[in-house]
Amino acid sequence: MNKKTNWFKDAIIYQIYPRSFCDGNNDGLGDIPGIISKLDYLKELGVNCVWLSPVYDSPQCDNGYDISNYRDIYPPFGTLDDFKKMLSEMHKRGIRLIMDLVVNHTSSEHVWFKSAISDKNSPYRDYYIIRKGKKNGKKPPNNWQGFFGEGAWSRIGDSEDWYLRLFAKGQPDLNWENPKVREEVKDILRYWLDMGVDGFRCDVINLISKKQDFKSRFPAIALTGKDAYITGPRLHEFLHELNVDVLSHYDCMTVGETVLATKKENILLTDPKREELDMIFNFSHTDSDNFFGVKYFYRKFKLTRFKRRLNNQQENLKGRGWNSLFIENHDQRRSVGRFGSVLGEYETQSSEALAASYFLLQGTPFIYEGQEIGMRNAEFKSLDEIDDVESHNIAKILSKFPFKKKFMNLLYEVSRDNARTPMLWDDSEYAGFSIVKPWLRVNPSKDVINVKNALSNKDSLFYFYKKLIEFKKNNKVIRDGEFKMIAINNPYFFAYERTLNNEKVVVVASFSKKERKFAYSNKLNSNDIVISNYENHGERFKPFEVRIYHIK
Ligand code: ISL
Repeated sequence: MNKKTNWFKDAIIYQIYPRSFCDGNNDGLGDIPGIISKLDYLKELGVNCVWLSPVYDSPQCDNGYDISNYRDIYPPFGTLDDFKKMLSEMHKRGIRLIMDLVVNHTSSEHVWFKSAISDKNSPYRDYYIIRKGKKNGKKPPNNWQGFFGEGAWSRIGDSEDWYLRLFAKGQPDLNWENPKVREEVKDILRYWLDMGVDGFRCDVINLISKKQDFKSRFPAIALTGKDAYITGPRLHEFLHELNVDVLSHYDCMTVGETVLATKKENILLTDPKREELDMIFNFSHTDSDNFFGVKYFYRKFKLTRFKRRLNNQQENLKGRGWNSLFIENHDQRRSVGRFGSVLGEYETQSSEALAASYFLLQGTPFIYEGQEIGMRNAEFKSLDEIDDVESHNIAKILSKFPFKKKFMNLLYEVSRDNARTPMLWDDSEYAGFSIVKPWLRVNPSKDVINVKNALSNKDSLFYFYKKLIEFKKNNKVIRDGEFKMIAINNPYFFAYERTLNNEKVVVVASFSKKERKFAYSNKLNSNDIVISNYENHGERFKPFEVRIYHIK
């Protein structure tokens, strides 16, 4: 019998990046005891689920997205006992836990991979995608490109053979064609689910099936070969198999990170009847300020494009699948000063306008650590301040280009490490994250932007998020109501309705520094406003004013 209920539809999920959240043992790196010490803070915010980025044992070439042991914890983060304690402390507080499941690839330090490359007859050889290179093994088997700016193959020593790795060299892709690999993955799922974990965020899950031709693609442009490895031919079959054999036996949920998936694929992946995933992350709106989904191809932000993309996501899954709602994660730069919000004057109000714009759409909202206090980008000034493997790979490529300086400045602005600086708990030297120098620099804004200040100011962004969370929890119209975008071509306002029978919620957020009228709101009664970031509501909206009307 299928044991899955739909609790994910009521979830409000907070993402923790363990390295950067709280350092419990003062070694400069966040850890599980640190997380435990902050659970009351999450309870105060009101979230009821945590997505934990990887804490498994790992050599950390990509901060844990390279797993060397799926059944243990990276020692600097703590022990399995610490993990179990964290899980039970979360459950005591009504907070569920979803783990990051990274099974498109393992670490090159995983015993499977070590055996696979050291012995051609190893039973683990076929766990990976290993092919003979061209030109007597001196050149890669084809011209595919990976996600971190490099070719997708690495040579095994000085042999003729190469292994596929769509990310860093230390992240060999698993061969999902091999049924033994799929059984291993199922066992890993069961291991954590039996321990009481509530579900998984499935890393780059739409890359697990690859077209088996392994031929070069022409013309060779960004992400060459992507037609072979993005939403490959057996993806749906593999996901269905995991669901039927494991997931459906537990009351758990899944959210898939699906990179560059099409509208049609997104429907197939989330259609409950097909039993694949509960939801997916669609990046079309976070990519609205770049070309081709590549953040280095920067494009000026336009509110109307952002609205259209979110509207497309909502319309696409209407009555068919479930959306995930987010504006930040550990791979994205911070949303402050992005997506129409501004730094400096009106910083808080504009972050509130952005928060209201995404949080009450149809779907399950996510908050990334620090987003709720308006943490800003890191303002990196040199590559030495950056740790991320992706940024370093790109920097290597950029060093060969003219205009290097201009490109490097862009790299500092979009580097994933902008989201990974230590959480700002207070204004002490290391921001209450640690008492020793952290692994990544502390954001210089810590004197003003920190949790302590946020909690002591009733008008802070934190309390605005808290209100949105409370409102969503208490009103089924936000979960079940029909979505409709209002005035989609208006360049200054983000507005939408959610309707359930005779009940209606209308969200109107101004994205203008000037006072402006919004014709639609003339029809509404200001007595129905339940959440706002200003006290008095005139005919004109004040800069970045939000009004949420609840009409019953
Ligand atoms: O961050 C990106 C580009 O800057 C994305 O292309 C990202 O690599 C992609 O969304 C996949 O991300 C996930 O898998 C990666 C890991 O590095 C990311 O942190 C993770 O979110 C490989 O496991």
